[in-house]
Amino acid sequence: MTATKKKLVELYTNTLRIRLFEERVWDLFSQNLIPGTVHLYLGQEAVAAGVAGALEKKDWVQSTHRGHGHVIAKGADMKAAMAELMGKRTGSNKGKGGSMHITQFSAGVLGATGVVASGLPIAVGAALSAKMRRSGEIVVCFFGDGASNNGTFGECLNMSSIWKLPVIWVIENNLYAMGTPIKTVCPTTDIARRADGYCIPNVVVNGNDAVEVYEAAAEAASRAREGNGPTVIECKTYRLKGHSRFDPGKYRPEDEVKAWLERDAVATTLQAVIERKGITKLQADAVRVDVQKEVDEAAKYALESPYPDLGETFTSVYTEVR
Ligand SMILES: Cc1ncc(C[n+]2csc(CCOP(=O)(O)OP(=O)(O)O)c2C)c(N)n1
Ligand SMILES: [Mg+2]
Repeated sequence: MTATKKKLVELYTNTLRIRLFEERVWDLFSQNLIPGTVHLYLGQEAVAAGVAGALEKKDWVQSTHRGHGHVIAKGADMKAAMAELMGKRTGSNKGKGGSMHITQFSAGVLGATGVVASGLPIAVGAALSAKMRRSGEIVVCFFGDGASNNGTFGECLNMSSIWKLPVIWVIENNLYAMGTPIKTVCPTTDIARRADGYCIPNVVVNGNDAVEVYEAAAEAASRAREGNGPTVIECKTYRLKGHSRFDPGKYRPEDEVKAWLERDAVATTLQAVIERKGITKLQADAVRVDVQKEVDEAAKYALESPYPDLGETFTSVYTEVR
């Protein structure tokens, strides 16, 4: 599916929005303004931007422990996302979710989770629900190369295939699960090939090019919406930093890091958008100014927001059963 000019601008803008958001999170974390830890999406921005570009507002996204980018790409409010990371009352989860449980249900985010591969069964349930309700909604489940070695991967791909569920399985293959290189734990370089065993159409794309990701996601979205079941999209990408904010990532060979820096997601996506005449260099500069302003305002809003009161400790933690 070819991207329109408007879509091309959106793909670049969202890739950059995630990049500048995450760079600010890095800074704020360094100043001790964000508690716990954060698993930054730096380097993988084009995956979320490309996939979300193929979705509608009513569709759903299931995220991971590396979820900031997924939430922002799906259209969540950036101010509420930033406030959530700081544990503020104005956060999307009233400051009680933080980085690893950042969610904006109203934007179509089912949730983020610190339990690796636990999002896959949730996506199966959501897709089954969408199908039974004939809602026309589709579900995207993001997960990493490491998660693809968990048992839920096989179980969930199998169920989604036999039930022809409207789900897109997006593998973000950033080559590492914490410090474990994928090549030491997986016998194939293309994880997507495993989908053949479940009779699921699958494709491998450059995860650092939001346009390429979008084209694959748009095809998968049509397949799901037409009742033809799931697709597996493997996005080859690389995280720019260590696993979490506490990991300097020293286990990665210098030449490998250098090679991936040359394929940087923001630069690659911009190049792809310029080549398709979606944007000029000058327009791209203007986009950067706007995005920088949006991130500045989100950080200001979050910094100035209050923390929850002690009396709110147990509110909004469980939902009420009627
Ligand atoms: C069930 C489970 N096992 C182990 C962990 C510890 N852990 C946290 S992130 C992670 C690596 C996940 O790798 P991958 O799925 O490739 O995602 P990435 O961090 O590369 O985005 C591990 C093993 C966990 N959180 N949950
Ligand atoms: Mg990984």
